[in-house]
Amino acid sequence: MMTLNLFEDTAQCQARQEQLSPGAFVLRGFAVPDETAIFAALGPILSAAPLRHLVTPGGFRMSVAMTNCGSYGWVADRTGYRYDAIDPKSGKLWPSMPDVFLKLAQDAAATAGFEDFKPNACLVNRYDPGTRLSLHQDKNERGFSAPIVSVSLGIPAVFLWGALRREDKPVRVQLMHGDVMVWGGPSRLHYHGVLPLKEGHHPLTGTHRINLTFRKAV
Ligand code: MD3
Ligand code: FE
Repeated sequence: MMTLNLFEDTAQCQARQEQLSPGAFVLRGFAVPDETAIFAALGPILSAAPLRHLVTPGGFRMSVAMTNCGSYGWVADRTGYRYDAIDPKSGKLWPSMPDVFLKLAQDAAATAGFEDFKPNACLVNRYDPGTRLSLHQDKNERGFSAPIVSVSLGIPAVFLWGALRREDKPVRVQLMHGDVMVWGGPSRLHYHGVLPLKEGHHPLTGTHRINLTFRKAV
């Protein structure tokens, strides 16, 4: 009986891990066991470093509301995009990265085959209905050998998974509460984005989607 249960667990677990392309993995529901601890840790971060709509160097207000925790935070202003140890809004260091965030990111990376992931930046993105993120590459990090780990929370979104060229038609991937993705190796510089968020409700986030992305910024 025990053997049978173990076999079923393994089979189910494998069905919940998908590879989008070499180095890009979706771990379905991977963050669900930590959801309570994640939201408990998020509250103080949002109090110390409130979500805000950044203005791009081109002068466009981003529809995603953002903040950061960890040693570095991703910021945009009229001078460009960069990682900065200081929150420009408060003039203080970003809130530190909670243990539950760090452990989750490291666990997910290791599950996808990236051992020793040491993220020092966590970007927090909040999507309201209608919020989108146009196709882009993440290339403000100092190197691309470390993977990026992303955690989706709250109402579902359609993620666009592109290629190395912006012109190549992206694949659509539905991301649900608790889904974790890992991007490394050959997929690290692929274009990606998020379609405008549909209305919805989730008990932990209300009408929002929250996305955490863990990076080795520097
Ligand atoms: C693929 N965020 O913050 S997470 C971003 O859902 C960003 O908020 C989206 O793209 C979001 O930069 C997508 C998935 C993701 C994050 C980083 C990646 C996919 C990635 C880096 C390289 C390739
Ligand atoms: Fe991105």
